[in-house]
Amino acid sequence: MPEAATHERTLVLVKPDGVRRALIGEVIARYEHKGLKIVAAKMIHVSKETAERHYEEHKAKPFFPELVRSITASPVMALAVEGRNAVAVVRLLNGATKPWEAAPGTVRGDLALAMTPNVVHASDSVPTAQRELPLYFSEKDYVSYTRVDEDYL
Ligand code: 3AN
Repeated sequence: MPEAATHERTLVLVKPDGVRRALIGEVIARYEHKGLKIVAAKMIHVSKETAERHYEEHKAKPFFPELVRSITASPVMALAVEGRNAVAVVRLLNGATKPWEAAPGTVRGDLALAMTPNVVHASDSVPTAQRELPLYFSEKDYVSYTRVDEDYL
């Protein structure tokens, strides 16, 4: 978590398993209730090319083909989420990568048990968010508005 609060934008994907289990609302509500703002949202079927670019850091890993197969299996809900320390806060709300180690109260802690699929993806740093967001959104996709509770957040 950064020392001081910084306003950040991060990418979340409710993955195919999350969409097919009808968990989109459940996941989005957690970010909204925390005080984060949804500034773009899109239901899309991720192409193999986009999946391979998204997960390029894992290209050499044995689980890479399964990762690409899993994220392209059916539609995802892509979200751009904004707010104070949004990158770290979303990761905290999503829970540990290994869902069996994820704390109760987190998305993976409450809703997942397997490594893949595990309901959600979120960028792991600000530079990663800056690289991943354009894979799913163009500048015209982002909206600007004020939450009614913004003064308190
Ligand atoms: P996170 O999704 O928490 O950012 P990453 O970026 O380390 O975690 O991994 C991306 C995805 O790759 C994980 N969500 C999981 O589906 C898969 N993965 C990561 N490490 C492994 C592993 N050791 N074995 C199988 N799948 C893995």
